[in-house]
Amino acid sequence: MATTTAIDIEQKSIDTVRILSVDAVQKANSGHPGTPMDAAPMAHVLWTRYMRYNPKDPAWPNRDRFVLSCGHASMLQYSFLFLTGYDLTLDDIKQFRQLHSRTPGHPEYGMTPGIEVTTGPLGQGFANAIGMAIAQKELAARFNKPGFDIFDYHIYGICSDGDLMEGVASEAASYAGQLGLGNLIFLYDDNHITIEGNTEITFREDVGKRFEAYGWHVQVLGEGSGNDLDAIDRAVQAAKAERGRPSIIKIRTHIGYGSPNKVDTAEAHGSALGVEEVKLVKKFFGFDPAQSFAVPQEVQEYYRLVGEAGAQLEQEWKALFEQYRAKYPELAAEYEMALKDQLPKDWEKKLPVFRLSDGKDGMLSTRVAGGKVLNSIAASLPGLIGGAADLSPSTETHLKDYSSFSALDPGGRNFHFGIREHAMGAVLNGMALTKGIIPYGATFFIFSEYMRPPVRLAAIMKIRPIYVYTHDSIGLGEDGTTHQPVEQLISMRSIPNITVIRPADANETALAWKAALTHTDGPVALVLTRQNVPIIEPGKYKSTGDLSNGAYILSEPDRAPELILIGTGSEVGLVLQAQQKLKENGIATRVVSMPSWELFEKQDEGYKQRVFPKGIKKRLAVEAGSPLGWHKYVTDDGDVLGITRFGESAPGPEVFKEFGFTVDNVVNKAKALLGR
Ligand SMILES: Cc1ncc(C[n+]2csc(CCOP(=O)(O)OP(=O)(O)O)c2C)c(N)n1
Ligand SMILES: [Mg+2]
Repeated sequence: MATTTAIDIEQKSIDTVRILSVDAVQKANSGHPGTPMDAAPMAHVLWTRYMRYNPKDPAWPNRDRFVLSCGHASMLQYSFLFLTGYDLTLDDIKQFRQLHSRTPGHPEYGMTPGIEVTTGPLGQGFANAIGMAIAQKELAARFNKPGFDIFDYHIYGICSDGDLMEGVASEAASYAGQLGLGNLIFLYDDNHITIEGNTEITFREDVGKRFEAYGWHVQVLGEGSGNDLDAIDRAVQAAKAERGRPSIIKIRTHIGYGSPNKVDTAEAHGSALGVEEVKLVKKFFGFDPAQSFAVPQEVQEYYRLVGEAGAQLEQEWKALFEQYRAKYPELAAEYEMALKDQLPKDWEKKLPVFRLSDGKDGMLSTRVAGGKVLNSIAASLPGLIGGAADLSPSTETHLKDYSSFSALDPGGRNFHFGIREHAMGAVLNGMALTKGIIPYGATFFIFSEYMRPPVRLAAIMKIRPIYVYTHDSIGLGEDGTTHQPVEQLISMRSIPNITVIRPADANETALAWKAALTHTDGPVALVLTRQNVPIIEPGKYKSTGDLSNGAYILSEPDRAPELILIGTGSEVGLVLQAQQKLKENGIATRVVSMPSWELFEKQDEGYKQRVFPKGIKKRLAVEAGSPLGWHKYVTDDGDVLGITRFGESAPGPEVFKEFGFTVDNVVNKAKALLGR
């Protein structure tokens, strides 16, 4: 009879998760009850039989990662976190979706212990998991030694119909298949329901065949599998045994399972079931309809024991790591520094300083400069890995001394993301969530549009992928309107927590990389030119401050300035020329290089005042992009030379001229400001 009891307690535990979820949604009168009800058994199998985690140390490095890609089913995850003993209480569950609670509507990284990634925008979590799987392979290749599998964890996830309808999932799945990520296992909650009803109305493709075509290991479990622990268990077992391909297990479930009137309907998806229906659900599962948030003692104990077993796993790993430290002290130290977000000592000594002779006639594009910087520092930063969305020759982001990441070469540091910007952004997030990895991804600035959702999520999570966006303005020339960014700078700057840096020349580009690599609480976008710009040798001007200040006085006139010219990126060279011409006209002009609004905003008031004194209100900002937002810095007494329409197809210098980015026009605008 012992086995019957074991089965009973498992069933009761699963049903407790279902009812906790239903109660929390009912109390909040908001949320998604139906999916936790249908997916509780598959989650239970993962949490009790497969996943290695320690609730008392959610950041244990070799823990398995869990991603709930369908983040709307958050109560499923919160229930398991609470029941297995993470720092989450029943009161937290009762505060589901309330202000400042630790149980927000969708799982949020950094908010709730045990949440690995912020999910909610469908498809993102799925693609993030692929980044996590890549990161695990990288860490293993870098740190594991014979007898020391320091990193051998898996990435588990649950995804939904909506996740797999989204394009980003297709891009990411294609990439994961290409890379043969055998450490990745997704359970697909095949419940046939989305918000508008049955998936028949819009999604009749054979998902299993699709994933087979991507090169995945696919298992399709039929009717009844949603509640069949043994069937799910066998499938996960087989998925784990598959080492050369990512796995997906399609499990047929019924949304709102246990709700007599709402099962299999879209009504169970996104709103509270209703007081009466909740009672019927409790009856169905043999719970007391009069009680809410009931957690049977034996269920609590059962899950707690599972959680406690995880502590033991971590202890074993720690013991292994101690032996590893004794044998490989340098590698152990390297990893421990990475855990603290510290970079190897003296890495910045490898940053190049550019002289006029490094360019052609003293000119070098910031993209080429960026490539030189990257290749100079790569050897001293083993965690710096990345690539481009099929544009590495144009973005100059290839690491010349390193191979490409693949199934056969998991230590490769170059990534060929393919023409999949959206997946690249999401994969970078999964990589960035892994300590020890600093990922970068490159494309043309205009195609930042194709990866905006994961950029926003990186900013929300305050994680630190680095974006290398080249071909940053109309200056790119002949490719024309479709490729010329106009509104992208202000659009990117409008995202909270992001740092946008548009360096003026090769030397600012080196400092921009330095700023990016030392920035640990949010993504950084490096915005670089296609065309050559003058190299500004250090010491050429009497400068005050540098790129790390966001804005600084690059060139000061001989007497008190009457006017401030502000330039960013390629326009700094232009305003420097204008400064000279204005001097010939008897006008004393300060030139401020302003590569980053966000870095400037972090400076103290005193510094800001020194760069932009209240007494000098005549200011002209020059930037080849939308003028929106610049009035904060130029004040009502100033002006902006920007762009308010789409670009043109012509050689870059001609396009610049067409849009008024000439020395004469800058000088005329400056004079107009001064009334001369
Ligand atoms: C990118 C994105 N678009 C739209 C939504 C809004 N939304 C939330 S859940 C959902 C449908 C979910 O269907 P499914 O993924 O099958 O989840 P289930 O109803 O089965 O839980 C939609 C459209 C979203 N969260 N993300
Ligand atoms: Mg569904």
